[in-house]
Amino acid sequence: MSKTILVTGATSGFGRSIATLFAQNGYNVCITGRRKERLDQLKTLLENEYGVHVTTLQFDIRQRSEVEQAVAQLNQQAVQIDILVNNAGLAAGLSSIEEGDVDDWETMIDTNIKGLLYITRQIAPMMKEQGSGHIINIGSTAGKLVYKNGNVYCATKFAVDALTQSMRIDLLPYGIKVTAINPGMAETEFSLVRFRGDEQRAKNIYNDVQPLTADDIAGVVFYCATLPAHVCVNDLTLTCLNQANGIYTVKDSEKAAIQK
Ligand code: NDP
Ligand code: 8X3
Repeated sequence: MSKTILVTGATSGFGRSIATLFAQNGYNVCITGRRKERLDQLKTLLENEYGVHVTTLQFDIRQRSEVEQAVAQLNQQAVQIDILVNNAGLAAGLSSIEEGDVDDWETMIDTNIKGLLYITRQIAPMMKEQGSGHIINIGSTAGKLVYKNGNVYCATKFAVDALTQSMRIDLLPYGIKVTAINPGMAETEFSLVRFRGDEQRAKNIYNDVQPLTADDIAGVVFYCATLPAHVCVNDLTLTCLNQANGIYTVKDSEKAAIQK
């Protein structure tokens, strides 16, 4: 029987690539996000291309009741989730702490921490009942080292790191794997969202470097999810070759100058 993966935040970036790669490999997928047209388009594409079953769940992950109602729909349809990828998330703004926008802080905390908790609280009992499952949390290099003006975004990703470690301990007796994948800079809609649609500012982040792509992240998620049953990657950090970590980046032009 085909396995089913639930990917939060599948309307863009990593989530869309992860859903696509698993569908290509015969998994049924359950995709979530707020943008319904994008969910519907991806469902049609994946079902037509790969002949898998795609369930769409449109909800705002910050709204606990919406998350609960969406998972209730899965229960009614007796959909069993084998893999949960907690991917939905965002950065909003990049400001020094005394100038930060409190609404932005709340958006990041509500999405990246509370949203992840709401959906995990609904899916983990299903996995416990099944006696198997895999929860893959998308953290960040920002959850390993803080950077200037990253304050609240970094804090949310440090929280994802702590929650990953903690839920792995809690779920160990039930045969549920828990993995954190921590990417460095990757070109998606992430910076466009962070800088409120300022395309030039978003583009500048990736100028003169070759960032990770969403497909790179999907490949790593797929690797972790398809290891032998007794093997669990606990924590995996990946960066492009311009980055050593979240605070040390070398542009291609700087590399060329250093190599001279
Ligand atoms: P994108 O902006 O391309 O995708 C973000 C996804 O999250 C979208 O599908 C969006 O769906 C969803 N999302 C955001 N807010 C909500 C919400 N309130 N309710 C439901 N879904 C929501 O960014 P990425 O693919 O780059 O980011 C994915 C994850 O990876 C995030 O957790 C991010 O922090 C993390 N990350 C990103 C890195 C990067 O450099 N790109 C590096 C390291 C980690 P919709 O808008 O339709 O609701
Ligand atoms: C996203 C990567 O470096 O913008 O988590 O924080 S970074």
